[in-house]
Amino acid sequence: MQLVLATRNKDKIREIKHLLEDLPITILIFSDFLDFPEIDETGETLEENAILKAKGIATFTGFAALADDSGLEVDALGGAPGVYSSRFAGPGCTYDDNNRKLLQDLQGIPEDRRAAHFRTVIAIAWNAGEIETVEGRVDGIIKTQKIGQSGFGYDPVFYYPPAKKTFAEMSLAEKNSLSHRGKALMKARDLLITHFNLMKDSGKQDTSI
Ligand code: ITT
Repeated sequence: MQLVLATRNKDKIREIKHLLEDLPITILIFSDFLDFPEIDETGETLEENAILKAKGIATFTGFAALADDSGLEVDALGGAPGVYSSRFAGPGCTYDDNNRKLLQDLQGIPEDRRAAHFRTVIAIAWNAGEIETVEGRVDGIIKTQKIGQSGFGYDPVFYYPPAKKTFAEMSLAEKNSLSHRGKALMKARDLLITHFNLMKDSGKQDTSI
């Protein structure tokens, strides 16, 4: 049983692998393939882009492929950056550039109007034609400055009130236990367990029949 992660984002790969590592599935990543293609994210929604990526990589590799499309949606910015989260500050921008632009765009806006949420849509293409999607969401607040060193992307500015810290102040395990990606991945695990006929509790293959 093999599953390819349809992403080149090493930070996402780390989080996804952490939540799937106990399943008896071989996880393959972009560096396991020659000429792993770059799939253009031409969709207008996270779901469309997740499907494009999963389908493209399943077609290229011949293996089942799991794609994650995620975005930060900020209420005061009408849901931006949303589907454009990775290129918010322009082509070729870094995580830091994006955070700087976000903090600038929200300058002067008080904390009670800085609500935001992360959303992740995960698409699994079992083959080029058969695709399932699941979703996860987490609500928080955008801080006025970066806090914390862990995580990636917008994590240093995304404050999670129940834990009284930003995502960048959390360990990988803590973030995965409550994040948008963690929630979507728990649903994706169930799809994998059913599809590959794995036993739910032990993570071992069911050979009873
Ligand atoms: P792939 O398309 O190759 O998977 P990507 O980085 O382009 O990688 P997305 O299109 O899903 O991925 O872009 C989402 C962007 O949103 C990402 O680059 C980060 O800046 C941000 N992001 C996604 N998940 C995040 C998380 O858990 N914490 C903080 N920021 C996140």
